Amino acid sequence: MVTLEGVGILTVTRPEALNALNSEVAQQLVETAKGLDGDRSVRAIIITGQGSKAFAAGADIKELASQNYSQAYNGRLLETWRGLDGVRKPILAAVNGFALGGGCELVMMCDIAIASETATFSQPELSLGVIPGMGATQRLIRTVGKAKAMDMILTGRRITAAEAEQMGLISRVVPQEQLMPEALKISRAIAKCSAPVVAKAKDCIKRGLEVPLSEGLRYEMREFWSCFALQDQKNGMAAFLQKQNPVFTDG
Ligand code: CO8
Repeated sequence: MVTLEGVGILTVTRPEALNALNSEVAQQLVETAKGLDGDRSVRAIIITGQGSKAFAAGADIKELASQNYSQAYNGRLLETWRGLDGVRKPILAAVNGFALGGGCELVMMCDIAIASETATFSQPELSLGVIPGMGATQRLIRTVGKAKAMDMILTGRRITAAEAEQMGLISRVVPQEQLMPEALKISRAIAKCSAPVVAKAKDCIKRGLEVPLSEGLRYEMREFWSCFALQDQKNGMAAFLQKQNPVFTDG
């Protein structure tokens, strides 16, 4: 993990296994992300994979292969990943290559996802005799709709970065060499805003995925009103009126 101008960069580094996500990686990545969430000097988090071939080629099949039901159930197999859900700060996936199975699911756990032109995405779990276990059956349908979710999960078809952008799985595609500069540019733009306001926006959007529209709108209204309790609302609006750049204090 490195931090750069208020941005924490987490790099999955298992090149020998195309950055496959084993339990050690899961533990480290989730714990580090939680640590960064509590670090006031860090304002956004980027997750990427080492090299230009793989973001993450899925959960580690070598680790999963010998598991039985009792071990999976009692050991809460893959449940560690749910820890990312509690992170308030924005998490950006910079997808640098294969994002397969759990790799694609990790992309969907992030708040913003951008990819290099050569990145590819798929949910090949059915070919391994299992269903997705890190959220794809739930998050894909909410992200790209039923038709594409069924297509990806039931066929395991690999899709390109361009198609992933078109279907709304990711928001931007850039040349490989522009991936980290673009990810940092986005993160720095977020880092300039008030941290509690950024967290409120993220929270409202995520809430919208879970509740009916009327409840989501009420939730947003309350959170919007609550912004007026922050000094940062005063700072932001005063700066606009004085034609100056805002300085936020996270208060
Ligand atoms: N797990 C473990 N090792 C892997 C993985 C993986 N997911 N992917 C690649 N590797 C390893 C290979 O075994 C190989 O190691 P070795 O040299 O020791 O044989 C090394 O990485 C390099 O891989 P390849 O030689 O295969 O590289 P290629 O360029 O030929 O192929 C591919 C690249 C196409 C990405 C290929 O490696 C591949 O198909 N990988 C597997 C992709 C996959 O199926 N991912 C999904 C995994 S399952 C999952 O993520 C969710 C499981 C949910 C289960 C829920 C249970 C409760």
